[in-house]
Amino acid sequence: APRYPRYTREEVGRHRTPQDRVWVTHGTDVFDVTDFVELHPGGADKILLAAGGALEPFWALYAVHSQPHVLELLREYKVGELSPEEAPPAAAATGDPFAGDPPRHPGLRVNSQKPFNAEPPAELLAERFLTPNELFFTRNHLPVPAVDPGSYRLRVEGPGGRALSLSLPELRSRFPKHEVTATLQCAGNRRAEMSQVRPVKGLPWDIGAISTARWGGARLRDVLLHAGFEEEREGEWHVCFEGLDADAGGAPYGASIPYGRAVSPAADVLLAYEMNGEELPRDHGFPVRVVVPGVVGARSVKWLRRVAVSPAESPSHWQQNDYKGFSPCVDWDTVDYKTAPAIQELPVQSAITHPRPGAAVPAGELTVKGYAWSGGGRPVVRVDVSLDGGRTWRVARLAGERPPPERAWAWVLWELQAPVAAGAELEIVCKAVDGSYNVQPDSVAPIWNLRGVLSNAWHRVRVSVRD
Ligand code: HEM
Ligand code: MTE
Ligand code: MO
Repeated sequence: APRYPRYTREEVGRHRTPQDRVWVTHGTDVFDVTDFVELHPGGADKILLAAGGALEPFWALYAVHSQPHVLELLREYKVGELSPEEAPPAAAATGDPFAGDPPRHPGLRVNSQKPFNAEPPAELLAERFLTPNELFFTRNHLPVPAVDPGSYRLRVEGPGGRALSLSLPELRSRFPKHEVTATLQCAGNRRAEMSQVRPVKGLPWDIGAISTARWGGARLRDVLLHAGFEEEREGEWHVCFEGLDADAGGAPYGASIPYGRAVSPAADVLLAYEMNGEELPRDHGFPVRVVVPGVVGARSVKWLRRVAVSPAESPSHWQQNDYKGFSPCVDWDTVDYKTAPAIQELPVQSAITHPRPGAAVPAGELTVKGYAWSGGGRPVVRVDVSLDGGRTWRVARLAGERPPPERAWAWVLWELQAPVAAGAELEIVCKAVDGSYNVQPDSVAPIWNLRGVLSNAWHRVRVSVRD
C-alpha cells in the first residue's frame, strides 16, 4: 500500500486559497503549504500564484529555489502523490482551429482562451526590467500559425524597389543583427478601468497588457534599402505588414506604419527573430515579427509573411476600423472610423503594480511600486505618487539608467517608500510625466471611448493599513 494518499491534478486544483488549504505539486509529489505561505521569503502573494498547480513553471523564473535547502523545506509539507494514471491532458479535439496553439505559463491571467489573450499577474509584472518570455503579455486575434522555419520566406515588395524573398538564414546573415530594448503596449491596456465608467467593447485588460523585452533582428531600414527603396520619397508612403495568421475568410492580420519611421535609423524598427536572447516564442511571432518601438503594439505584426511599400495604409480591418480613438460622445450608431487617424505613438502611461487593490498592508514603511512609459521614444522624466487620492504628492525613485534621448523605448520601473499609520484607508495614485511634459489625465470619464483604447488616466489603488 502506498505511504501517501493519491490525488488527481483536478483534486490538487481545488486547493488554491488558505481557506481551502494551499496545495502545490513538484514532480509527482503533492504538498500542503498553507502554513508556509506567510513565511515565504518571496512573499505570500507570489507563492499563491502557484496554488493548486505545479511549482516548476514558477521556480523556473526564480533560480533561488534550485538549492537543496528549498527542497528539504518543501518535503516537510508533503501530503500525497499524484495518481499514476495522471497522464498529460489528451490532445485537443480535431477540428478546433486553436488545437495547435502552444502551451502557456500557468501564471498568466487569461482574458480569452481562444484566441489566446493573457497578461502577467501584477505581482510579477514589474519584478524585472525585462519581462521573462513566458510571462510577456500575449495578444492574439487568431490561432497561432504553425510555421516551418525551413520553408519560411519573407516577401518584400512595392513600387520603387526590387521584390525580395528572404529565407530565415538569409535574414540572419545578410543584415547585421541589431538589438533594441523596447516595451510593447496594447492599445487596450487598462481597458477594465474604462468599462467601469461605461461599458466598452473589447477584452477586459487590467494593467498588464504591457511588457518589455530585448529584441534582436534585422533593421527594417536595412532590408528596405537592400531592396533598393530610397531613403527619401516624394508624397505619402506607408510600409504595410501581413501576418501568416488569417481569419476564416482568408484575410491576414495586417497593419502599417508611415514610411519615414520604417526607414529612419533613429526609429529602430526591427524584423525581430530573437526575444531576450532566445528565438521568438510561437505566441510572440515565431519565426519573425516586426517590432516598432514607441508605437502601439498592434503595428508590431507577428508571424510576418509580407512587407509591402504602398501609397496607402494597410487595408486591414485592424488598421482601418479598429485601434482608433474617439470622443466620449461617439457611440456605435455614430462612429465613422474614417474620421480618426490610426493610433501610432501612444500617450504617457503609468500604473501601480504593488500593492494590489483591496490589499491590507502592514503599518510602518509601505513600498509602492509600478511602471511608467511613454510613446514615441519620449523618456519618463518623473513619476508622482499620492497616498491620499491626489491631494498631496511625493516623487518616486526611478530605477535603471537614463535612456538615450528620443529613444527611450523601454519602460521605467519606479518605487516609493512612505510611512503609513495603522487603521488608515489609502487611495494610492500615480501619474507620470514624459520628456515633452505630457501628463496623464486625472480621470477616466473624459477620455472614455467606445473601444476602450488609450486608457491612461491616473492609476488609483485603494488599500487599508492593518491595525
Ligand atoms: C525565495 C521557498 C514558491 C518567488 C524563496 C526562498 C525559499 C522559498 C526557501 C528563500 C531562498 C533563499 O534565499 O535561499 C518556496 C517554496 C515555494 C515557493 C517552498 C512553494 C511551496 C514561490 C513562487 C514564487 C516564488 C510560486 C513566484 C511566483 C520567490 C522569490 C524569492 C523566493 C521572488 C526571493 C525573495 C528575495 O530574495 O527577496 N522561496 N517558494 N516562490 N521565492 Fe519562493
Ligand atoms: N500580429 C499578428 N500577426 N496577429 C495578431 O493578432 N496582434 C497585435 C500585434 N501583432 C497581432 C499581431 C497586437 S494588437 C498586439 S498588442 C501585439 O501584437 C502583441 O504582441 P505580443 O502578443 O507579443 O505581446
Ligand atoms: Mo493590441
